[in-house]
Amino acid sequence: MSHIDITLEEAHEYIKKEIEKEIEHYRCEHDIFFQAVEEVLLSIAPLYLADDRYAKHNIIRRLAHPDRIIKFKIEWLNDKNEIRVNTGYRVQFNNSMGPYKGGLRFHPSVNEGVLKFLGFEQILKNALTGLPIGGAKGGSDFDPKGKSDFEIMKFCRAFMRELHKYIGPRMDVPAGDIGVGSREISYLFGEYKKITSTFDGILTGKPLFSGGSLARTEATGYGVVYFTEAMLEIENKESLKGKICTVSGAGNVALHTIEKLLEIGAIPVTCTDSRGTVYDARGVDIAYLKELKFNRRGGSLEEYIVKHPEATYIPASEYPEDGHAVWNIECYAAFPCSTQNELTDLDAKNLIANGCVSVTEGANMPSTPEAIATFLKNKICFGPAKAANAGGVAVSNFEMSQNASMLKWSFEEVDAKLKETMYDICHNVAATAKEYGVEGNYVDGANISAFKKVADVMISEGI
Ligand code: NDP
Ligand code: 2IT
Repeated sequence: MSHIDITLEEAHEYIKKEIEKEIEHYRCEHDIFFQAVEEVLLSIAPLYLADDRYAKHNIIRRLAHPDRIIKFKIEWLNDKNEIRVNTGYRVQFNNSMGPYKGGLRFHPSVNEGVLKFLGFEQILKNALTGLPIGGAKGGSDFDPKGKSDFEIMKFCRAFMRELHKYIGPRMDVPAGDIGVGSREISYLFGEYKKITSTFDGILTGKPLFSGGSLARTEATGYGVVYFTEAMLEIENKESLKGKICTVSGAGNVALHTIEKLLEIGAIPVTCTDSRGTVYDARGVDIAYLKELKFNRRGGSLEEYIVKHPEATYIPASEYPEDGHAVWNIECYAAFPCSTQNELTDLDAKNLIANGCVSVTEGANMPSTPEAIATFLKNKICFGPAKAANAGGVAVSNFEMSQNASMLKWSFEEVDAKLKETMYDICHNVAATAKEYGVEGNYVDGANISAFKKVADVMISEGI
């Protein structure tokens, strides 16, 4: 029998550390979920006053309670043949409007609370699209950073060995989110096919050769810009053409927001990742950014200034905790596109002081409640995430339609439908806000409109 050459105290130390890690696993962070629920429920008060059915049918409690939370263990082998353990989740929140639908997030910060917040937002976002999709979210605390392609494959395939039991083209259709792009979706799809011998549209965001839709990769970012143009038009503000824009993030949503801004003649001057911010006053070099962040996975934005010495790189560590460099730059419009609570009240005040007139959320819940209150008080055009970033899931629905009909739509066809969907969402949200006496408030307009759609189905179906 082999033994490890350490003292009893060292063994105790090791065991204690392992137990501590396990406790961390189970310590759920529900604050973020209640932040999302509170924002929505407080803003639908005008609807509660107008119609007593919502209280009578106990809709608030019923909507804030997920249908089910599936939690599972993922065991996989790293490249050194060491066994690794992660936790996987699928929060199937509400299928009133259609099959459960929503992305998968792979990030060390993932826990039940984060996925409940994202699943709850997804119900309402999906309802706003006017398409037949319910709300869900899933993922794992797995950290893709620093993992080899082979390790990503082994993890994804182990994840699907559990997840496949709970999904189906008419039941639950996951997609990507932070840390999950078309490479991960492809590995997940491969395992599903191997286990079930079926080629079903059980995931969206698939590569084209596996039944993916053209324009799905671009959809969220492009949709964010279409939504902003519609909002500025409704609010009689100047369009984005020729205007300085600031964008955070350097992933799928941020890069395609930047790409569309450049295409319509705006000047996006920033991008960020978890380590720092790039500021390039001439407009960021999107081709190089894509090369750095998409093709060479894990590349750092620090490299950007090696190619573009006239640009500036500001490490995240150089900025105070409650503020971010990217939101302290003069701009006409701002686009937070990285993660939740990335834009604080101090950031909101800095943006306003620097002349910003419009903020559109590409990420899910990137602005803190205090920041949103500051934007609304100062009459900033504010496009909330559940309306503004719905383009991704809308095109996911188009992918499901193509899969079900065994047809392929052209890029132009999908893009045109995406643009129409974003304009429709924006006009519907603006009209709802007006109808309920909060004209110009897109937060309340989106929450009321979405809540009403889902709640009315729940009431009509009974319990
Ligand atoms: P990606 O994984 O492609 O990119 C995420 C980006 O955000 C990276 O630049 C990453 O930096 C940065 N980031 C992530 N977490 C943090 C953090 N804790 N602190 C600082 N920076 C962070 O994800 P997506 O672009 O797909 O997603 C971005 C946001 O958009 C998320 O909120 C997601 O929920 C939302 N969203 C995504 C949709 C989609 O279709 N993909 C649809 C609708 C919303 P680094 O590279 O250093 O990790
Ligand atoms: O937050 C989101 O809307 C997504 N991550 C996309 C979900 C989807 O099913 O396409």
